Amino acid sequence: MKKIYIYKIKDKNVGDLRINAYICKLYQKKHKTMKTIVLATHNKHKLEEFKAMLGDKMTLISLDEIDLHDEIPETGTTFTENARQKASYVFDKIEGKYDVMADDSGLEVEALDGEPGVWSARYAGEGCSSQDNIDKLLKKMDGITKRDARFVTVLALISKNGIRYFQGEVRGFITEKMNGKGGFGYDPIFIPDGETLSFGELPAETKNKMSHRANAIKELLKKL
Ligand code: ITT
Repeated sequence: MKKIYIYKIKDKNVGDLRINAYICKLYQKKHKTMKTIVLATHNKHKLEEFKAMLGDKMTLISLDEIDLHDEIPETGTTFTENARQKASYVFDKIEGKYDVMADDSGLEVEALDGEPGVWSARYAGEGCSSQDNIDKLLKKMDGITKRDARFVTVLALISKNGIRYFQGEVRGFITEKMNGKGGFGYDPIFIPDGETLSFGELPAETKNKMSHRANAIKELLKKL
């Protein structure tokens, strides 16, 4: 979406052309001072969510935009290790030209001792779909009444000065069947605390204000 910035021009008695040039300069200045980072994800939904959450606070460059299509290694056993691995892989590839942010996220179900956790993306096996993961989880939870769960995100932000981590979570519970078609991953079976609808049914704006990813971004913006 094209963004329009409006600047106040005080005491300027100049012709149209010069005003346009002046506005252009201000626009460029604003964009130069805005932090630009590469987002190390191949997940288009995550990219959209980050863009919506950050608005004009940061400029995000996607991996497609820098033509990086490698499969990024993700072999850690914690969210932090995986987030670091993804961020530093891309940072090395682009030779530190930009700061890089990566997110590793997942769903932890209390009654299943934190499963699927770091294996959320591949819960039903390598190359499985979100539907396969949901089917496996609902089957495992058949008959379980205690359905508390949380989504967790660890963000890794790497720059020439080193790496920093920011964490966010959202608590809720797992439904017995799928609800809604919005969002991605496990969204249709997760109802956040305080809501009656799943992330698959709630508007994207609502999810983007309260999600694990939103809470991690709030931490990052507080500390940057
Ligand atoms: P990248 O590694 O390329 O960022 P990914 O989808 O593999 O993309 P993760 O390794 O962080 O991302 O895996 C997280 C999985 O957890 C993801 O595939 C979903 O199944 C689930 N997940 C994470 N965030 C979610 C969210 O906001 N809503 C629903 N499911 C989510």
